[in-house]
This record gives sequence, C-alpha cells and structure tokens, in this order.
Amino acid sequence: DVVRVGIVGVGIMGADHAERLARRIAGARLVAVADPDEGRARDLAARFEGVRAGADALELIAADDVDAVLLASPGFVHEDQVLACLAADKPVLCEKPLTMDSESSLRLVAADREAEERVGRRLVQVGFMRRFDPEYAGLRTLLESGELGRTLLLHNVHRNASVPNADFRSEMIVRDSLVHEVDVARFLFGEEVVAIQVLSPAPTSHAADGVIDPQVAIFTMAGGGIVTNEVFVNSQVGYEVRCEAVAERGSAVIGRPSSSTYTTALAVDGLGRWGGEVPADYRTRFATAYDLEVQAWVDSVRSGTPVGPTAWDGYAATAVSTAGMASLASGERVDIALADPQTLSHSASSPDT
Ligand code: ISE
Repeated sequence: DVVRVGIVGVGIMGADHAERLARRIAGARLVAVADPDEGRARDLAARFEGVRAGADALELIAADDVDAVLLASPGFVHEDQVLACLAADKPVLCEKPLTMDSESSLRLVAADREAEERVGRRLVQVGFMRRFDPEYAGLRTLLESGELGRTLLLHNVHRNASVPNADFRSEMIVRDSLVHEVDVARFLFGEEVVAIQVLSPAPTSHAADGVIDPQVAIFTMAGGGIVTNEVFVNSQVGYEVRCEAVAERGSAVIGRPSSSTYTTALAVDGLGRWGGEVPADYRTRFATAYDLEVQAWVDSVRSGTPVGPTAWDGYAATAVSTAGMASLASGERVDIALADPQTLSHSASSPDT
C-alpha cells in the first residue's frame, strides 16, 4: 500500500521534496503540507492534485491520513516535531541538522530507542543525503575495500554562492553547513570525530558584518585521521562540494566539475578562457542523492526495515557542531566526548528529571 506523506516546512528544501514526492517517488503519495506561512503552503499545495495545506505542524503529524512525515522545517523546531512523530508511532525523515544542540539531539536518540521498543523499528532517519549520492557512496566503497590502504586524510570543500538571508550567521555555517562534512567524515572513516578546531580567515567582504565566512575546520578522527574542511557560503560563484580522500596507496576526488556532473559543454570564449557551469545550489548538485534518499526512506517505511542515518548520527553530528561553536570562539582545538549509547534512556536525559 502507498505511503501517505506529509511535509512540514515549505521553504526551499520542503518545496523541492514536495515535487520529488509528488512526481518521482514510487510507493508514496503527498497528502499534506504545513507551514506557519499558510499562504506559502497553499501556493505549494495548489501545484499538486489532492494535497491539502495548513499552518499547524502538529496537526499534520497527528492526522489519520498521514502515515509518515518529512520534516523540512528549521532545525530549532525539530525536537518537538520529531517527538510528536514518535508519539504517533510515525516514521520521520528529519532534514539536517537533527536539532541545534547536543542535549535535545540526545533526547531524540533516547525517544527513538523507546519508540523502537514499542513498534519494533527505529522511526527516525536524518537527512544527511550525501550518503545516498552515488559519488560519496562509491568513494566509501573504494575506501572500505582497502585497495588504497588505510585512509589518512580527507579534504572537504563546501561552497555556496550566497546565503538565503542575513540570519545565516557564523553559527549557521557551523550547525547547518559544516554539519554535512561531519557526517561525511563519520561516513567515510566509519569512526567518530574526537576533536575539532575551527579557524577564522579574514572574512569575505560579501559576508554580513561580524560573520566569519569562510571558515576552516579541522577534525581529528578516533583513529587519528585528519579532515580539513573549507566552508564558504558567500563564494559568489555557485554550489561547489568536493571531497578528496588521501590513503596510504593513492587518493580519490569526487565532486570535481566535469561534463557529466556540472555542465553540458565546456565553453571557450574569445579571451582564450575555458570552463563550464557550476550548479546554483544543492537542489541540482544533489538531486540524485535526494531522490535516492527519499525513495529509500519510503521503501523503508513500507518494508519496516529502517535505512540511512539514525538519530545517533544526527546527535553525533550535532555534538561536533556544538564543540565547533566553542572552537570558533576560542580558535583552539576542542575535544568531543559523546554520550555512552549504552546508558541512554529518554527519561534520564531530559532536563526536567
Ligand atoms: C543547507 O541547509 C544545506 O543543507 C546545503 O547542503 C548546504 O550547502 C547549505 O550551506 C545549508 O544551508
């Protein structure tokens, strides 16, 4: 039977997922969208057959005709919305970041554990879509094969042309952008990040006053590997996301401009320059990754077998981001100690116990 999906949050990502669910995902039907900006929700719903619009996320989540929920709302409202999904025993694909701080993310790990005991499967999948990108998945397979020997370093480049609004300050660069590189590092190394140091270059003149952009973050992995990350969200060029893995007997690069990924033809102009196009944003660069991620999620809802990044993956990434904020302030290396997953229980970790 078809999975009836509701989407909470109809900004850039939510609208993109609505198109995806309505037109490209097998086994699912988009039935409702909700956003505090109800007019925007209505405009989106009007683009599809049989989709209703509302303003209330919790109403959508509780609705009898919604089997599963995709949260594309801002990270600071995720905790309550994920808890509502869990209370309703509904599978939820929660866009990254899981939440905006470690404690709330940890509460969701515990709550998902309780739901799993109740319904027999974990219900939370976190939207680290790069794990579904064929290039990142292929790179992980190569590194895991041991063909190149042990992985020593990763070099991540993550550039946006510009930011959505003036609220996108230094903290969002860490918690909303760098957070993808944390999951990439965990995914490719298969280890936790045990320390982070965030360096602050002289900012671009295109950043808002006081915003540190670009940022350079260095991760230390549990096995001693190092990950360098450049995150630059006002590059004025386009969406450039690359990863180079360096191992004992070779290296591999993904995300380089090439005729298959970035452009239909290399342009050569009268000045003797050559080049191609760069994607405008993540919707084009990771269109396949998002399609594969959401299809895998819908398939997992139908099969009852969860897939993809878990609430723990969301918590671990948030914990690194939280340490990253401390390092952004101090410029020093900050060690990260994750909670012991064996001692988790929802009641024990919520602040009011
Ligand atoms: C955005 O939320 C994303 O997830 C994009 O992948 C990232 O490049 C961008 O910086 C974030 O704001």
